[in-house]
Amino acid sequence: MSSGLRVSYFHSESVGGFYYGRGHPMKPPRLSLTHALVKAYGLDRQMEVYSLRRATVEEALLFHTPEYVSFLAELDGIDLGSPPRTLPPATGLVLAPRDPYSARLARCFPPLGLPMASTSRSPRPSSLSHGRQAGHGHQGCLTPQVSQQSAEDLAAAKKALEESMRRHNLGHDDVPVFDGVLDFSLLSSGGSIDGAARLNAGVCDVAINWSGGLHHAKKQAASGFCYMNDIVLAILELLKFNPRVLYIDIDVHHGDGVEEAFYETDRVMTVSFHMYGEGFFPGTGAREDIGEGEGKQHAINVPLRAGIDDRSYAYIFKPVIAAIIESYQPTAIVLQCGADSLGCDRLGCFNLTIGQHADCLAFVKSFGIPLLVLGGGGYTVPNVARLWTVETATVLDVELTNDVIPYTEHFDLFGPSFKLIPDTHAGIANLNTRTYLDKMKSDILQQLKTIPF
Ligand code: VJV
Ligand code: CA
Ligand code: ZN
Repeated sequence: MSSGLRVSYFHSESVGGFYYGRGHPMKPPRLSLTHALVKAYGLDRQMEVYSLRRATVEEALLFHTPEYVSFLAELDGIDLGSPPRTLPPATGLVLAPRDPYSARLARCFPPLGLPMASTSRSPRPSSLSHGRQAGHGHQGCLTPQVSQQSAEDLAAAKKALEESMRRHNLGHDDVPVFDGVLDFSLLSSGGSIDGAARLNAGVCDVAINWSGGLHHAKKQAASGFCYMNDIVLAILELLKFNPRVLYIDIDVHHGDGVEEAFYETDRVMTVSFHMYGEGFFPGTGAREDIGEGEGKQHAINVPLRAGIDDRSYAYIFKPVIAAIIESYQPTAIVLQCGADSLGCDRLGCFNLTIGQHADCLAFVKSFGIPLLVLGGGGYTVPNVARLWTVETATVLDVELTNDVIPYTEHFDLFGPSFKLIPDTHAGIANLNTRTYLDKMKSDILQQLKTIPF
């Protein structure tokens, strides 16, 4: 039987259809796998399941700059110049071409001298109006003079596009411009904002959005597979009704985008546990980074070394979180549950089991404070689905036995064990000594003592 907690859960099948490009470690289909497993265990019947709503552009602009959002829209072929306030409904599978950036560039800037079949309006009415079907519409028989002029125009436009891509950190390996990138980001953000709104309204105790947790996105730039910071937008929503919000991040990477957004306020305390050192992305999150101005002492960083196991993680996580909740007295908590802190993750270097990861969630939940639970990283796809299913059950207080998982259309991907909780023990040494963890714990408890509450 479940706990009687009221749980709101956000998912739409369309998020699983986005594609970052060939070989990219971020694989949105993990969200479809997760939902299929959640349903196969019957967990969907014990909570309220909502479709993801796209955040509106206005909502996105509460954190991101208009220039950045417009540029994302431009790349996605969406005209914000004559805007529907919300975008049309999600369309299911959205597949990117193999190399979307060059494909797009090729459409915008066809090789000189080769006329391009164009459906575009020409000339471009505004910087926002070109997109998938855009192009400068080479006309077949131009005089040499006009040709020269249009070559110069094209070169200038190409330079401007490249400059914008650089400014917004877009288009390289980590953050490719894939088809539907804005759509994907708005869906992820809409789920997190709506989860926050339901908590604000007091109509649920816990809200879950596994499509959220994209903690690296900055005000005007993409970073580390993240384009729009759904977490910041959700926290801004929570701040409408909550005097103090606690953000906890157990993704293996530092939650830099969220920390940066609230670095100078005492209304949000950010806490990130992450791998730090050896050039590990993003390279921020040193113990010494504690916030500034009004926010001084309200950023807490727990930089860890590779190979941390269950015992060491619980040893630092539980007392630190208990002390933070005791002293900060948050009225809402957001927990980013990145699955890349599990052992055997394709990108991570920690050694947590599914059981310990879920215990962190259970521990946070045990304080009985309104809780928004979000996804994040996670690059060994079947383990992401396993973890987030177990965590959905944890929220519902449903115990799942470690048997072969129920059949879903994705069953084959869960081999060779086909168990719910396989061995995720990675053969890497735990470089977090007891002395290191003790020093960190006492530093953090010291930091908490300096905060005037
Ligand atoms: O370490 C980095 C930056 C580089 C430049 C880009 N190359 C590909 C990798 C090194 C310095 N980026 C990290 C970003 C991690 C983002 C994590 C996001 C989250 O989990 O915290 C939240 C959702 C990184 N690590 C590994 C890769 N990038 C990586 C990117 C690829 C790739 C292989 C590895 C992109 C494309 C392809 N392969 C084909
Ligand atoms: Ca983290
Ligand atoms: Zn991560």
